[in-house]
Amino acid sequence: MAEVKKDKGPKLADPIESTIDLATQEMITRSHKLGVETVFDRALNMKQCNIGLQGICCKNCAMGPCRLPLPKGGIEGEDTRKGLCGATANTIAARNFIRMIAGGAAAHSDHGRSVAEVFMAAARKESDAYTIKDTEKLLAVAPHLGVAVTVEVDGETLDRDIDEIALEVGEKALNEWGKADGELLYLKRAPQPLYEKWEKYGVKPRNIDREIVEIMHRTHMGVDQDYKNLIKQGTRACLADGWGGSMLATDLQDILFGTPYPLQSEANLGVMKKDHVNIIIHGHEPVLSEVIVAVAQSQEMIDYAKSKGANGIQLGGICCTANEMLQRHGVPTAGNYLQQELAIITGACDAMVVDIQCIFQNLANVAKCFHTKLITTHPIARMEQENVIHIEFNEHYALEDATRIVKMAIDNFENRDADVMIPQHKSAQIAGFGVESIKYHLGGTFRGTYYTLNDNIINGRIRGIAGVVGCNNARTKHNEHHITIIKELIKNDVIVLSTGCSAITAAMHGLLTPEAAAVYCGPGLAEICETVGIPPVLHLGSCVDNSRILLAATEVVKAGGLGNDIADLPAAGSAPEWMSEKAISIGHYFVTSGVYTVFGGTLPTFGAPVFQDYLFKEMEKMYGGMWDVTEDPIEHAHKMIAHIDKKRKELGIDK
Ligand code: MSK
Repeated sequence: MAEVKKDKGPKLADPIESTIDLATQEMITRSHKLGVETVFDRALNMKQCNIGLQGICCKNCAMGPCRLPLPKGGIEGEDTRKGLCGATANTIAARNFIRMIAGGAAAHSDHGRSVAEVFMAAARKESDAYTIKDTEKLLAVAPHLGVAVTVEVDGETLDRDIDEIALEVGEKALNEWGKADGELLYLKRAPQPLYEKWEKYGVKPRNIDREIVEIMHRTHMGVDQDYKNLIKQGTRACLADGWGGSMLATDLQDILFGTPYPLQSEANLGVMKKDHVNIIIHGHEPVLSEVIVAVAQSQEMIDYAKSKGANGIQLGGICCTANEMLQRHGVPTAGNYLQQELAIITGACDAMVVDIQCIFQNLANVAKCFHTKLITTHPIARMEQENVIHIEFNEHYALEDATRIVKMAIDNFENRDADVMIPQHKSAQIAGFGVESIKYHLGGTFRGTYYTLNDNIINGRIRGIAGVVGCNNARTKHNEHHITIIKELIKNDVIVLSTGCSAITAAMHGLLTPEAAAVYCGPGLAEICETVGIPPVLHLGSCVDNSRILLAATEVVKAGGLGNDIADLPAAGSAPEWMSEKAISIGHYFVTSGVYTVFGGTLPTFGAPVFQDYLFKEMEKMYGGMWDVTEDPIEHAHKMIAHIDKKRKELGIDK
């Protein structure tokens, strides 16, 4: 990224070179005027280690770190690189890669576990703040966990009591993290041929925690030294994430808080309001923020805000807590991952409430320069800086906790400095899609009418399906690759399913409206979007909701006409600006569920070409999906389109 020229001190990021988003450009400029450093500046001043970047630095014991740089011009002849213990580049890269999977799977799955615990509190009626809201979803999910929804009495089939079902669903779900034998129950939701592949290659997860722990054991010094065997365990753990922890998180959240259906909202920093108390919620777990939304919308709190001179309370979200609040309540999205510091730099953020994951520690340093109360809420995610307030969330006292937080934000309104600058940029968005609503909007089924997804893929109006997901990365121009890739896909009649910060990015740039179809889509996709009134990019929620993409793909397979397995579909996955370990876990469960998946930028496999080849080529022979990577966003989109066309040809539906 280019820098702003100045005489001395750390370099400053050039706003126009840093992002394609106008609101972000304005706030970077303001940060420089106020002398507040952001991630965009730090990315200029902190050099990346090329060896670590390529995945070939081993720091798993104190004889190292052992660094195995790739010779200029690549490996000629035998690859003799090795660490002190003899570990090869392939072993080191595979160990590092699956440790990333362990980190990502642990994050998603621990999130799921927290939700399951709150679910149990609701099922036991131990909390005023939570009830089982979506009984229809409860009844749909129960059989997948082996919970009966009916009971036979004297030869008659009767509905079981909902409370009883909820309790048993909660118990069965919690058991998935640590059961002593068997396999994950949700694996059977996959198409049968995929399930058989997992069985054939011995990668069916036994329970969620065990697969993550086993990665830490196998990658300890002196244990597993075969990159194929290491990645096999990576596969088990990522499947425990996608078809386990993440899928359970999504299902239990839907049952507790309601299954999302499309609704209208807005996105970007311009959703903040100068004359309102602004509360920004940031992170991933919706269990506290659900209650904050309810409390902030109560008349009592609105009146209290007015008594302090504000015109109301404006909630806004960042990262995936934003997506959770958006998809169920229409709470507007204030920004994506790289905009978290900027929300405070507006000077109008009265409280930022954070839970877990993707939270910059530097938020505390930025908050120190303004009146913002920065509130951590989770026992596993605290900050060391003194200006951070910790209000630990307890599901049994959720209403009291949320009320305390909202009041604190309102009381802080009068401490605002006169220098407030909220960038006047925001876009309308339609969000809240899921398997249920995709089906509903496209003809009530996946196959058999003029509107259905399968029929329109078969007749070619829709060329294929792309899942475009994941983060921003300060090493890539903010938002540029997401938008370039998505626009290229929809221009070529590929419908996009999106989650996480990618979906936020699409919203900020106006791609989540039905009107975007006429402007950006090819004629086939435009016709469908205009006929049924959907955007060409469907927002499916947060990072754990990538499980919705797995289930949507499964429904498409089961509806017929497009092969027998996810790997047969004209579909591809993408993470244009990835940065987190969670992205690696998601990428690998996409691949091992049969999806060709392209990452933008770089992968920590470049330094171990044999291991990389295994991921990029051999995986396809086993699961039908494989990894790929490119720095060029147009090439990225066309790699996906070429794969979609290859699958259309194999299905005999190429035009
Ligand atoms: S929040 S993991 S930056 S998508 Fe889920 Fe965004 Fe990536 Fe965090």
